[in-house]
Amino acid sequence: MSITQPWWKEAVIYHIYPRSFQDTNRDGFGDLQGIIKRLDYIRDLGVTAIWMGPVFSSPQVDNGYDISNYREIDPRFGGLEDMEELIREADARGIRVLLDLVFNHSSDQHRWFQASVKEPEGPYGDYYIWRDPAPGGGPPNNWRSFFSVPAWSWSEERGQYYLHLFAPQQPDLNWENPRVREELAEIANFWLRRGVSGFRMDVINVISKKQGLPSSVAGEREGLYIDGPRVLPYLQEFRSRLERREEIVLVGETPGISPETARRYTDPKNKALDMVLIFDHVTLDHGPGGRWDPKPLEPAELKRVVTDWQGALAPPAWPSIYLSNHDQPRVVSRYGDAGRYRFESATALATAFYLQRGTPIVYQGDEIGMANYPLEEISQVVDIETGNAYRWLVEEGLSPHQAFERVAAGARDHGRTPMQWSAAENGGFTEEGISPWFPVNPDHRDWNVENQETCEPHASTTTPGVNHRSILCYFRALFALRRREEQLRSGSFEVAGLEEGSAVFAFYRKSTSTREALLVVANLSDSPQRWPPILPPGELLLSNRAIVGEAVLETGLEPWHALVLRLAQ
Ligand code: ISL
Ligand code: CA
Repeated sequence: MSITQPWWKEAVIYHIYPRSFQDTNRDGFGDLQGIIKRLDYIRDLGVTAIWMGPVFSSPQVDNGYDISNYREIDPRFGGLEDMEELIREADARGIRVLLDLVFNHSSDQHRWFQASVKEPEGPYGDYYIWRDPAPGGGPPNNWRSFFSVPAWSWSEERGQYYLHLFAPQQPDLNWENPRVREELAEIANFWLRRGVSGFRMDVINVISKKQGLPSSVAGEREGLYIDGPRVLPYLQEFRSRLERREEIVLVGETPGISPETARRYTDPKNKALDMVLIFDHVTLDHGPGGRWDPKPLEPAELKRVVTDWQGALAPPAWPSIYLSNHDQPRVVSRYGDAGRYRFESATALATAFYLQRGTPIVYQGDEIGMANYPLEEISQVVDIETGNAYRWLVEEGLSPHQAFERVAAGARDHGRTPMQWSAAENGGFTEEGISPWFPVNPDHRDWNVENQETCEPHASTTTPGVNHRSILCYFRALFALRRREEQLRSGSFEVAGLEEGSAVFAFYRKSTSTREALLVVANLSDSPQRWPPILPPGELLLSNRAIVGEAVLETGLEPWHALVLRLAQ
């Protein structure tokens, strides 16, 4: 008996970074027709919804997260008719479309901001956060942006400072203004009327700033502009204004969020968000100085954080599960082994994460083991956040070489290289002879869709669906298993044998209606692990290593070995 739950709890979401997915008009830039062209590939992965990064009109200062018109498609990606065709073609394949709404800030080229600068007393004068200089002159407070620059910029024309928690070209919208809130809800309805099934909402937990905008005393941001006082009421009002609000999904991106705040924003009784994108597992390799002061990552820490959050978002909450995205390094480079054990580590991490309780969000390219780009110098970096961090580190006194070393591992460019469709010159992302907006990773000759597409089971394994070296085949088998096994979609999550320090991550998924239990086990290290001395008897449903007979199960787990067992009753 399968539990009926909303479509977005059953879903597997595929996160597309449109500018790097597929170019079809030879400009070296991904476009909507490129996504349409690849919908069969997306469907065959076992995906039932796509989340696309922003494709609205934008000067592209922050790769589209600086929007100058929320109702227009940026000509680089196509037009409104291409978006309507994409929604239709996706729907024909049982795939829903989620758009990325960037509502904390607009572009400084948006007509609202242009009017706000020119006519402080006009209808848009209060659409942004303007303040006079502090009494002694200078910015109104000491806030710093997420992009390593002060959070205030001076407008000579208006004679005031305006707030931007990101780049100066991304002025924060003033959510205190009821007309701003009405306009934003209307934009969402414009897209809902065109058939989208929901939204990923960019940095939605920074839309409420503490009254009076007081300076930060000890560098804290929480309460000042992270999870400020009116985020929840603003979200409740926003959702109450949405058409089709019962059938859509709202996924909030919430940097720095705490478990209790995540529960509050997603509690079904609060009618605000349905899921949040958390950050504690993607900050584990941040040293004392944060993202640009990296430190090694411990698998046991990864297990602990993930287990804590599964507990924090136990029913009635519902987790989202992601391993990387366009802001993060590639998962196989960051948590796995992009060298010797690329197949094993990419598939072990996918097993250990995407079979947890929650909705899996797969970032484009992770399904074929795409890895970090071999950056050698800062001139290769395109990303504004990474470039600003480099310049700030040099201003702080680091040598250019030291500053580059600090930003190279965490550069956001790693997750933005073009999708690797084939071994051809530009990886099949764009035609040979065309210069893509960012170079294709040279490893595309070995790691691409084309050489992973054949999925006959490997002769030497009795394991279903595993064709060695094809991460793509394994992902397909993994999501097919999730679709087949009700416990993986709606069952409980219980950690199994979480010895501190062990690199083995194991958990049960138990049906809430029958007594059936699945056991998921993954060795998140490159050394053999014994856990436990012998695995319990059960039916092997999936494994990323050839299993001949039961031998391997008695000697423990090979490096990066992952498997799923249906336990005997
Ligand atoms: O991860 C981060 C915190 O260090 C940042 O890379 C990122 O800016 C933050 O997660 C918020 O990300 C979102 O908003 C930004 C945009 O640059 C990111 O691409 C987007 O995902 C501003 O719109
Ligand atoms: Ca193009």
